Amino acid sequence: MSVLAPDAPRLAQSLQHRDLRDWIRLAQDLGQLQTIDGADWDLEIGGLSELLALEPGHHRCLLFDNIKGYQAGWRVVTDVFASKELGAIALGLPHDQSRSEIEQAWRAKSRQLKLTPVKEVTTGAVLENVVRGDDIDLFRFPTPRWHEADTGRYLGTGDQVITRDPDTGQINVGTYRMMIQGRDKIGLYISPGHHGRIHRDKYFARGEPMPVAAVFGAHPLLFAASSSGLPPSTNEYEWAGAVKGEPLEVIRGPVTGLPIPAHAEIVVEGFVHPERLMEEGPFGEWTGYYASAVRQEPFVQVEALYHRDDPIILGYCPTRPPGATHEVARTIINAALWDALEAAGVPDVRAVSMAPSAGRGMVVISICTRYAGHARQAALVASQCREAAYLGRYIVVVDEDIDPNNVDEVLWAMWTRSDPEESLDLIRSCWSTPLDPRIPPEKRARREFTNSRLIIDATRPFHWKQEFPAVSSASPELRAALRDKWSGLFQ
Ligand SMILES: Cc1cc2nc3c(=O)[nH]c(=O)nc-3n(C[C@H](O)[C@H](O)[C@H](O)COP(=O)(O)O)c2cc1C
Ligand SMILES: [Mn+2]
Repeated sequence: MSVLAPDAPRLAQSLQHRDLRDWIRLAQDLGQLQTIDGADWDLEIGGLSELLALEPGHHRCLLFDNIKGYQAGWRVVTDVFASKELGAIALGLPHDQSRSEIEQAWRAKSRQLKLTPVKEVTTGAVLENVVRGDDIDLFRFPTPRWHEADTGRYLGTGDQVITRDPDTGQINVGTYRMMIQGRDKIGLYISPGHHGRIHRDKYFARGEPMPVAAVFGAHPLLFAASSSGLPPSTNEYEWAGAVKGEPLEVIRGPVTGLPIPAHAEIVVEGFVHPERLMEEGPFGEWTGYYASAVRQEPFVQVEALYHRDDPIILGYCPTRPPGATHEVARTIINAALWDALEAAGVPDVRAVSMAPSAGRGMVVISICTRYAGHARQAALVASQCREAAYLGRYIVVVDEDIDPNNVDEVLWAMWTRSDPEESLDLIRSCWSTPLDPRIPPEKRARREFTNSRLIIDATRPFHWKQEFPAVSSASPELRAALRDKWSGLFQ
């Protein structure tokens, strides 16, 4: 079913949209915006974002206004990447094509990207309201409590946390959760290995506070950049500028000197001090669990707050399956995994998928096997390359006739082409995270956040591939011919 408005192609080609408000207008023009009036910040915004994202055929960006207890116009937007069309538009790609076509178009575009340095400007809409000192009150925003057992309200879910590497000066922009802990205090949870965490550890090792700026409501392209696992050397601002084809406009933050988007909705600046801790969590995470309990974590002491008139929070509510409302991350991560396999010299990859129903937990690679050992090589590279390594679990390799996005086909291949005694391999002590629900309590107590990987080779064994029983269901050619001749049966 198409819900696109007639002028959608024109809109999609245009990357003129530069802020969150332009994006909301664009979703509306596409017929993919739903405005919801009168929802409660307490559980209703989170619950509706989750439920509507999973309604078959819904795929709309949600804009909550007149939030209970808050003035009209102070809004929350969620599900910004709920459809493949919105995902494609964010990446500046034609949106009227299939997911795998979008992925191929992105692979081609991403190879040409030239990181585009930011353009520094002296003012922007984000400075419409400047609040400092005792006047700062983070509770003025209609921040949702997303899930029933969350104790706090997370202003930062689809946020951008900006930090600078104290050694190299490199800027990083990452999406890390931020729970309001006081009028001018906000938690910052960063998993080990993530770039903001590496920066923090470096500042703390010197006994210095880390300067931080955090954005709650930017153009969704920036959210895509900050949450899709770009390589450590990539400045996410410069990547977003490259995708957009023009530099992002930033203002130098008066308190920290960090670059902040000139057209953002809400920004805070402050410092994370070593040895100052507050209770953080729990938060219902992208894995679908409360994996880590309340813990003492460093937080941001907010020294300045900037916001637009009638500010809009960009929020993100985790879904099950994970990523149902993050079509961009799906495209970027799948394409990056494919590129990583090729860069490692694995030939004849036909398709890859972080299986949609399992998030990163099941990576499926379809290859045309050319030599003995080819399937293991693909699996081992995939298991450790940056794109798939974080909290991975199962790596399945299938033949070229299996669509990795079709879980039923993948399971059929596993059942019929693999043999548990011969086809499995286990790798221990790999990169995981405290958010992994399967890390046992005793390991958690030792802060040993690793897990194992299982490789499942579900390709036909290479040395007797030619003798493997032939597939009996209709061939792709016969299927196409039947669909064509009997098209009336397939409406
Ligand atoms: C909605 C959303 C919330 C996220 N929350 C966190 C978080 O709280 N902490 C964290 O370390 N990573 C979180 N992530 C994952 C990181 O944003 C992601 O891995 C990102 O690429 C990290 O950037 P970095 O590689 O520059 O550190 C989240 C991702 C998404 C999509
Ligand atoms: Mn980064």
